[in-house]
Amino acid sequence: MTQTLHAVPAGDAIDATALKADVLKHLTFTIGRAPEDAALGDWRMALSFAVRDRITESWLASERAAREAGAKRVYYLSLEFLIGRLLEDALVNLGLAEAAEVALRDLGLALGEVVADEPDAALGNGGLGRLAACFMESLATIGCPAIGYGIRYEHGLFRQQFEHGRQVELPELWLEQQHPWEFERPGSRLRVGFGGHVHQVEGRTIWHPAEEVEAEAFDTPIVGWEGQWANPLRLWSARAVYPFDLNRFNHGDFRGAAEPEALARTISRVLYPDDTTDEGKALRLKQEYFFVAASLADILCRFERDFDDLALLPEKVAIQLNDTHPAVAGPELVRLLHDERGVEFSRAVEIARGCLSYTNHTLLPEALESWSEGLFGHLLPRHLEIIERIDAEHYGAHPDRPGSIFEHGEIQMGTLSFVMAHKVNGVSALHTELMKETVFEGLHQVHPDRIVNQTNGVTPRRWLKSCNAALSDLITETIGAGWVRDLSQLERLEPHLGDGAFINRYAAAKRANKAVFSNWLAGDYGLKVDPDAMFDAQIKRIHEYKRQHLNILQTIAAWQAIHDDPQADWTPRLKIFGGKAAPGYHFAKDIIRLINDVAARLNADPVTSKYLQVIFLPNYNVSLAERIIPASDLSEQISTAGKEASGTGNMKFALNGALTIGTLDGANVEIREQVGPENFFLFGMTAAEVTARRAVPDHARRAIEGSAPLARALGALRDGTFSPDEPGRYHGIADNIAGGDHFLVASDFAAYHAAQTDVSRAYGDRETWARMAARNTARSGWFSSDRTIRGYMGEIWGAAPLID
Ligand code: 7GP
Repeated sequence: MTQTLHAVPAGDAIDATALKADVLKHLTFTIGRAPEDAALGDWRMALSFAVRDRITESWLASERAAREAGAKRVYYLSLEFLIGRLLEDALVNLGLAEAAEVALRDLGLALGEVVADEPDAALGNGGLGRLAACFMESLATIGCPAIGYGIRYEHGLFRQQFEHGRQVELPELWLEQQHPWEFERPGSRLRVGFGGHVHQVEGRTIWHPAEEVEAEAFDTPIVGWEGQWANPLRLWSARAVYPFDLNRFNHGDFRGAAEPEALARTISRVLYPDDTTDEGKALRLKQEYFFVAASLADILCRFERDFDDLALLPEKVAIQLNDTHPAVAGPELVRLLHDERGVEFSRAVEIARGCLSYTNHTLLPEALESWSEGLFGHLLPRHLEIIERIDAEHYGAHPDRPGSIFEHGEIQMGTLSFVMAHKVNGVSALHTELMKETVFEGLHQVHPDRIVNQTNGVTPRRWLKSCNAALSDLITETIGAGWVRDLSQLERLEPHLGDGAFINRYAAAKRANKAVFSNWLAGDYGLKVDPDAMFDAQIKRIHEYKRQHLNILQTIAAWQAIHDDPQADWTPRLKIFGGKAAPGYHFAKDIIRLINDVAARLNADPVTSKYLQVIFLPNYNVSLAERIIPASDLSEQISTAGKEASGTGNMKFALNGALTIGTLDGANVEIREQVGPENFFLFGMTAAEVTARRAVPDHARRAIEGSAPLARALGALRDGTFSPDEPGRYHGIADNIAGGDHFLVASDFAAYHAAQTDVSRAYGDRETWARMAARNTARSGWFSSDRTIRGYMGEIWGAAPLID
């Protein structure tokens, strides 16, 4: 033991000893297990509790400091928080990773195995939810007093399996084991009502809900870098007000007796697995109101504990709406101020607007939320009245009519959010400009100062420091450790990029990550790959606009080309795919099946498989991303221009030294500006060209006529090359591309194919490639979510950090 401790710095040795004692204490007294009987999961729990103790100290001190400073609080309302695993992140942020390794080794355990035992908390679908998780970490790192509010879903995003190449959805069971990070708050339960009627008493409006449920809070503290600050993520769980009907039970109606509880719990049972469309309408609206009502009641309660003047709200409270899912916060806050606290209506709207701001995450028309007045009024009768009055007053002030909240017989939640927010932001420069020109054109004219841009970012603690130890150690040795808190310091790598020795070490770090990844692939998937092949990854939700079908079509074309001339000097590539399709999105599911069918055929091809292999890794999630990104050479960001609001995976890849092949879409534009056009493989039409091209009749046919490789690849979809047992299986995809081709796969194919040829050629010169990759890392400092959060704090929230 002494020897092991001498291997690490003295501070870590002290930490390791204390941590080990705490792990044993929690194993005994919290878990109730003797060391000799403890399973891996018990040890993980014990370590998590020991770590949580340390976070909790920081959290309570942070809360005290914020209270004493009378600081402005930020409340981030989001239906999704895709936080993934928390243990490793917490250890890294507390500076306890080495100590934990030593402590566990002493106990006969490997930290890596303990950390990997934690289930991913998948309380989100994709980018929007992961952004919220990165924001929570950055808020804590910066020391901004904040609370994240959301729903504690019993089942997060479904688990994806492949059966004969097809996606099958299974329920996700992250809460099957105890979740060690959260504090249950049975003492702070709040009532949330639905339905019923509204009436007037002595000039005051009173809402009598027909139904009520209780919201119970669960707090998970999120700690920032170096443990200086922590904020809670407060997730609400639904339960019945009277959970058990004893009367019915005593009459032998056991099922009926349990019904109230089962019904109430439905609200927080599942995360909706739709990235971009709305289903399960009524329940979804209930979820939205449920978490908004509980959160606003909580926010006002906190405010009123410290202040007695409601006029101070905008000065002390900033509420961010993460897309329109929490949009009912506008009318709810007005209701709380006007109906329940007697603030005059227009003044209540003004105060609410002073607190609220809204982030838009997509321009896809099918993803813009709207609710039928009938359904909305049935569940939230008072809110419907309030929205009508807000709409009327907004019109009154702007008679040139920028667009009503009520359009096409539906309540437009984007318009409502815009009208009720003092700032509305897009998530990349391009997206923000497109917002002004498209969805919010009319509103932007009336409120030209309301729309601002806050380009997304990612936390460098998770997405470099902890997921890529090889690279982050090299960076720290080269420029010191300051980059972890201030990612702009990565630019200090710049002078080293001309140094061959540094570039060799940079390349060696990537090569080491690829070797680890290859071993894992061989072990878990039985796929043998050459770690010197180019690792080319597209990992994200499966969607036509993200164009995984463009990628696989080009892969087919490359395969056909290799067959034509197997002796040529081909650059070996491994194509990596990962991502889930919404269960009802059949076209996306067909794309998944196609990729799996192509993978089966290509990987078994004795002629080509040494040059080209394909793998679709099932059940893509945060932890899988942490594995894939550090090992990748090429990042596929190939959406139809104008469709991807920002992207954040694109930033993680660039930071970890993968070069991008991409369109001028979302934050790709800014990545290319930052890393330099010579370190980025650009192809395809711009957003404006896309719009023009769509208007050309027969655009797809023309594109196919102009590209022999495209015609041939489509031919392979039609003749059953990849589905000999069912030759017609991919006719739908081929017809779509050759027909309407809304996402312009055919029109961008030739440019993409050519860019891929450039990529292969460039990879042939390893030293130049490594230098380009290193330049991507050195110039990715802008994409830290710390920078993004500082932007929100300064330009939207008016909040200040409480640590230096
Ligand atoms: C995503 C966008 O598609 C992505 O481009 C962006 O990086 C991310 O948000 C974070 O801003 N949108 C969603 O995940 C989503 O669910 C529907 O949008 C509201």
